[in-house]
Amino acid sequence: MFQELSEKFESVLRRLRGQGRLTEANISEALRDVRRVLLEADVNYKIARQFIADVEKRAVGQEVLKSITPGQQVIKIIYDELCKLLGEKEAPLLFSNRLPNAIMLVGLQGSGKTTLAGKLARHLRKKGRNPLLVAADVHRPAAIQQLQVIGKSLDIQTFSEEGRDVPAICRHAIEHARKNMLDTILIDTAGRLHVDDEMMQEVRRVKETVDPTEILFVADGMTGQDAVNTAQAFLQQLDFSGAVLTKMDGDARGGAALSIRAVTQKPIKFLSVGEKLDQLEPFYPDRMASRILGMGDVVSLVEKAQEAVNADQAFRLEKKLRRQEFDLEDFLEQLQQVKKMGPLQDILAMLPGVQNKAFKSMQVDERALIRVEAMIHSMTLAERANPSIINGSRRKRIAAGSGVTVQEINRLLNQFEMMKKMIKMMKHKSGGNRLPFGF
Ligand SMILES: Nc1nc2c(ncn2[C@@H]2O[C@H](COP(=O)(O)OP(=O)(O)OP(=O)(O)O)[C@@H](O)[C@H]2O)c(=O)[nH]1
Ligand SMILES: [Mg+2]
Repeated sequence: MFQELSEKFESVLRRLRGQGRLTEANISEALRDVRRVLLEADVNYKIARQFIADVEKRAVGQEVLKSITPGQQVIKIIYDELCKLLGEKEAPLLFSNRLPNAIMLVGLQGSGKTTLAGKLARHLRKKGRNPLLVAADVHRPAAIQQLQVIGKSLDIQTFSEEGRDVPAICRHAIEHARKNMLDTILIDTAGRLHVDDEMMQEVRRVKETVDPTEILFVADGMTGQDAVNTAQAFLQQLDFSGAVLTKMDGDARGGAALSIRAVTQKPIKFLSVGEKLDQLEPFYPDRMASRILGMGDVVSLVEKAQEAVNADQAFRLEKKLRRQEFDLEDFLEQLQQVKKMGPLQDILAMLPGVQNKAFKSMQVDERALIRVEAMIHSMTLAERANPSIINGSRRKRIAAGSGVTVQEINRLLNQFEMMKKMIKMMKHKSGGNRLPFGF
């Protein structure tokens, strides 16, 4: 996400950081570069101009010029202004006491509404709510079935009806939700190629019928400024309550994310980052700003790790580490947890400093993980518990069993020994404190 944008920012910021002394002239020059980076990312030009003016006003003040680390100060100002641009505070979904709450999803064709309906249903269930998916796209053939398939895969109910009277379908969905104690209905509306009257009328009628707690405008993040223009049209006609940017896993240049909030004054609530139903991230302006500036998103990473690491397992592991009983079986468990956190490339991208070119060219080989798993699976439990018994003939057997060479087995065992040593060292350094991610 935002890899290119972030790389460009990094090189501009690196130059700023390197300056021992800043003058008004070289601040202006750096800001011209920042402006160029924003425009190249397809940020709305008015927004870019205002952004630079705001940064400049603060950056050429006496405090910065006189400070010992002027470069850092300017970067901090850019970071602050970027947070402001992105909305400052996170904006969680709103709910009311009048059940069921209705959340409408609106947007152009193919922007990702139906997929998002599934993602939000899953997200809400995790938060303890009982969602109902409502198929309100009666125009595209197979749209209803698409939502039903998603519902089924999540084991979440989908409400649908024959006929084309969308407000009536929504009314019946509300009755159905009440009867079945479902507290949130997610209304998947039909998209059009362009903003047109018919679509707007239909969504306005749905709005009047269900009196939604949220109307989420779903924008394809890949479309840059187009998404922002569409957002404005929807805002005028419908007044939505928040935006969701989809397809942020692709090579979106970031322009939509950076402009939509400033143009519409409505918060971005989520980012959709893949086709799978668990690929949804709440939107945090501050974390996004640090990701864009190449400062990494350590908080999200830790949260992701916490979600994947079962607390019990982590505790057990920690005890083992303390007693230095960490064995290959535990190693395997750790590997599986890393895999649960998602593609390695995504995880790496959240680490500070990992946005740069050197890492970009570093291909993370997911298959290597699978090979290591296969090797450990080919070992007996005794071997996993005590790798020192793995002699030459055992190595040959394990290699044959997992379809790798003996050299690879050697490498794995060496790496494991090194890791054990490192863990020992980390333990000493951290004075027995909790180690990150259960290690
Ligand atoms: N890579 C990626 N693909 C996505 C994402 N969200 C949706 N898609 C894909 O985009 C395509 C369109 O998604 P839908 O959810 O059907 O879009 P829609 O807005 O409901 O489309 P209409 O009902 O035709 O208006 C599908 O192939 C999805 O798998 C995302 O965050 N990342
Ligand atoms: Mg759809």
